[in-house]
Amino acid sequence: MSNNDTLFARAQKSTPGGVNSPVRAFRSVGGTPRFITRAAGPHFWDADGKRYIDYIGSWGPAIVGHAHPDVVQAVQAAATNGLSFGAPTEGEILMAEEICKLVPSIEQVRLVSSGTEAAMSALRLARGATGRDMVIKFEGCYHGHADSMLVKAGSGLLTFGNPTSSGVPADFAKHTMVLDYNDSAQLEDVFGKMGDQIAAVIVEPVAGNMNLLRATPEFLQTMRRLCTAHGAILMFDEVMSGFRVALGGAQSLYGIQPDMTVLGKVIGGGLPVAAFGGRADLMKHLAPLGPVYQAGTLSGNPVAVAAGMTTLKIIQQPGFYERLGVQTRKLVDGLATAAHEAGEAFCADAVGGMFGIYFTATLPENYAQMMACDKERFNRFFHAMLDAGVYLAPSAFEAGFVSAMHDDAVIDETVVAARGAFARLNG
Ligand code: HOZ
Repeated sequence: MSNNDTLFARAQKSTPGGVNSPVRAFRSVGGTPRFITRAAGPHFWDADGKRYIDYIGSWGPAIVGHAHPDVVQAVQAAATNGLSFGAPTEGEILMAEEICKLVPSIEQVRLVSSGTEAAMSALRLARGATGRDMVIKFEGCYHGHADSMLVKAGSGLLTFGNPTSSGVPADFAKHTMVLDYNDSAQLEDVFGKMGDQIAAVIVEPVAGNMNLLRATPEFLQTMRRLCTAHGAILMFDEVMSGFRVALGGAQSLYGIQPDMTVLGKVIGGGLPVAAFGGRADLMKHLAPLGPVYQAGTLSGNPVAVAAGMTTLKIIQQPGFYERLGVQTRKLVDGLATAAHEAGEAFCADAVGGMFGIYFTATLPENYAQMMACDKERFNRFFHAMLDAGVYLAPSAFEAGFVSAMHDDAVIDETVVAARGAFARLNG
């Protein structure tokens, strides 16, 4: 029995499923999760001492590589001065100023501790500011696990959503309508019928929770126009894409200003920081200025803010995103070439430092096409890569992440591993 097996058996006695977040349990791909002991740059090591090239990067935050010396040093220095005060610090001001500078649609921002908390609070604010209850989301987009977001489409276009999780009352889900991603006509239709009831439209402009899926520019432009015309709030969930697909997030790539933005992952540099922000006239509805309540003991935690601020400084170094984009593109092109040489129906896409691989012949454009990808083939590929020391996301429907430390040698090693893995699929 490997150390990973032993730890997994033990973990399952004290923790449901043996993990603290479901996808880590490898249920989708099968097998034993790897228990990680340490990480550095583009690698991490498991409890058996095996080294992996890591393509999840803590699901996004590790954009500068694991245990970057500047980030570690900033964390150590901050910790020396105290771990948490429950009172304001100058570091929080600096971080808010930095976020507002880098994402100009954000005039004011509030720091919280997780993407779920940020999206949940932003939606409450949108409802409070508009006095409306209904929120539109899109199938396949994930906005954390707040009750009103664990919802799937109802049976017809104008029916409200149904809970996707046990424990979510239907009465909560009824305020969420779930539409199809990249379907502008459907959005037009719904706004035409009930635009004056819609508080907000929330969307991942580059989706990362149904694998990587790009919104079409036209879809986002339609959304912007409809929200403006009907007084609804356009909310971009950039927890994944923020500071990941570009320094200014997906909104800078598409040239569209949302009214509010939800952030997380990279802004914490590996520690728990998330944020929501946007137009100052909306943010003024938030307590203590306004009637929309939100609070948190660890919000703006000084150690987490130190990690986040240092990361935000590193990613502003000249050429950072150019290099990250080149390396990520090199990875997906190398994987696609290896797949095609093996006669595999496979394609791949990348935006900045985020990528998707798909076991299908053409790039998926919506949720249904994504779900039609060959999941079983992905699972076998995943395990062949894992055996070869490459850790991909343990699900066919999660995006992958590259860091600034994934240099040519690391990408080449990955592509060599992929050649072997594709050969195994056909063997
Ligand atoms: N929410 C992540 C998947 N999109 C998983 C987070 C984790 O397991 O750490």
